[in-house]
Amino acid sequence: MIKLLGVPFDANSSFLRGPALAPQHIRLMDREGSANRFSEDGSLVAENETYQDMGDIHFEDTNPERAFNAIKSTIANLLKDGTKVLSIGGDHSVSYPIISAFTGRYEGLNVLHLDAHGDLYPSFDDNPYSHASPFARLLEEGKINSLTQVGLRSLTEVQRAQIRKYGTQLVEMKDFKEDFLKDLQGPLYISLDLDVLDPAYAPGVSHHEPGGMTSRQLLKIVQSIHVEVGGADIVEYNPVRDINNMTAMVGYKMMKELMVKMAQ
Ligand SMILES: [Mn+2]
Repeated sequence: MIKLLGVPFDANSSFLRGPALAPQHIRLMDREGSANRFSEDGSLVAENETYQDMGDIHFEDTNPERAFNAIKSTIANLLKDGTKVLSIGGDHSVSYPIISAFTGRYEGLNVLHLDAHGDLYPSFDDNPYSHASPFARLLEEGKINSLTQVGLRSLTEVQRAQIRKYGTQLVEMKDFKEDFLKDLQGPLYISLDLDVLDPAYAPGVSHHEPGGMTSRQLLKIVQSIHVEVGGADIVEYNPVRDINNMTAMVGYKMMKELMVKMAQ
């Protein structure tokens, strides 16, 4: 059974707080009765059938080093019995300790990063733990086999230099094609920043970056993946910016679709 984990941590956000509130809002979509519990391929995705809800990580304070240690050790513990973990909530900084734990479980882990942003800054606002830097940290560690970044539309020269330096795969939104799907390798980890979607489809994010993908394009990507998916996260959902839980519902739907893919 897949494990669901809430990661209510947003102290590394550079602009707005709010993603710490995400887990409870996404879980609410499962209970409020507006949507059913099926994925688009007809699979039931239900608590204690498909997944076990492990609750939220409890953070003593907002110290990033202590928080990252707590995240990494929690994920590593959950992965010990061979099950898969899907995390919801948090700013994107949490993906660094999460994926770092996954590299201890999966040899040659490949990462698919869906985002409007590169999150590749060596440091941002003098914060190396920033939500603008998780993939810089991962590439420096050299423990992932490949990084494929899709949907980006805000790259700066500093970030382009990082892409050249590490030789990552890049599918900018302005050039978007689905060809990258055939080159994905397993085992795959999927890090989904909901701001990869156009703000029209997901207003509940801290950074509104126009020109993004549609919900349908994102669903098609996830549904088309043909390699083993070992884990995933859904980050950067900011309930404070949401309208009528529209983005919470996107997060919930993506949670179901990702779980179905992880269960295959
Ligand atoms: Mn982003």
